[in-house]
Amino acid sequence: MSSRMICPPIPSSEITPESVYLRRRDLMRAAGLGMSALALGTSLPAGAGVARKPQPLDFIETAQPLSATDELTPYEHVSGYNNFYEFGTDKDDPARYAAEMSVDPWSVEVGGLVNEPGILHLEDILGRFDLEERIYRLRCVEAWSMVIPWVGFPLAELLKHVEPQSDAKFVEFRTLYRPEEMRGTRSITSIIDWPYREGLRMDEAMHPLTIMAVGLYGKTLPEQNGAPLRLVVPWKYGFKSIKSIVSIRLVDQQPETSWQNLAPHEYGFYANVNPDVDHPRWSQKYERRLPSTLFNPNRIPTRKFNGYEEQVAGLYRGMDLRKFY
Ligand SMILES: Nc1nc2c(c(=O)[nH]1)N[C@H]1C(S)=C(S)[C@@H](COP(=O)(O)O)O[C@H]1N2
Ligand SMILES: [Mo]
Repeated sequence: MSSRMICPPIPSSEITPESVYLRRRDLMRAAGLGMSALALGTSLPAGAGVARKPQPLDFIETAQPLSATDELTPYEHVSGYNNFYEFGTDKDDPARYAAEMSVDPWSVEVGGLVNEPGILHLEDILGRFDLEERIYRLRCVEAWSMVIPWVGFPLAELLKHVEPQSDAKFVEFRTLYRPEEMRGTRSITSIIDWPYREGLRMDEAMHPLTIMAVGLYGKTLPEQNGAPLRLVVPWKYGFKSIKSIVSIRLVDQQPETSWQNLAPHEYGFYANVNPDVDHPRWSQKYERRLPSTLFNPNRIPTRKFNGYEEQVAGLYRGMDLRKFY
């Protein structure tokens, strides 16, 4: 098991060779991927659409101060073992079918209690929120866990850009809902009330560890990981990190979320990683760090707030974390 300390910048010698350093125009090209990229795609297992190859992103490889030093999870596990129920409930369904979702063009509606509501096009987002020196190596955990080198920017920057009003207390996020491209939403076994919805309290949303990710391993996000734009909230269970976002609204009431609607006693609004509070159907004391096999499950103890206690515990001071799970 590797060290799980959070340390200041990682020397560039440690940065994965998969990461690449490229100029801004390459980013813009990546953002504007069209039919040509589709034509270049490799084919997927039977029945699947055509995968676009993740494109290089323009950013400088400097790890952020909050980056983890744990060993990174290999790309094939990050992109091959996913939850994205819009494409099915098996862990390999997203890798098979998420490329059926078209992510170009893409825009995000930002509204609610803000002074500057509007529709942000992906190209504008990528151009405005500088990706220089923006690589975040973060742990994410559920029953399994990974360490992923995300490329992105703090959500706080996007929110400041639209000028939240003082009565904005929460942020509500929604995923694209396009049944013709999302076979999981058409399935009779589909259990979620689409579109997938998540929420954060305003102070959580403004925390520097709350990231809007646009890439991983130096390239645009694979569809199965939530292309082209997803949330990453590393101290919370995986389901809070909503994928393929099309709407961000600032509101004054705690928003409903898809998992809470489904099973309120199992999935709380806060969903902070907490080994002391079991899920009603399983213990949350341990996680399987991928890669994990039958003979080498790589089971490790889960840490409070997923190891980000020092950074985020202050957000919950005075709150009963068993009640607000
Ligand atoms: N839109 C959407 N976002 C989603 C999900 C989903 O089903 N739909 N699953 C969540 C869950 S349960 C997890 S564990 C993480 C998985 O992210 P990853 O596949 O990038 O590891 O995505 C979260 N975001
Ligand atoms: Mo999850």
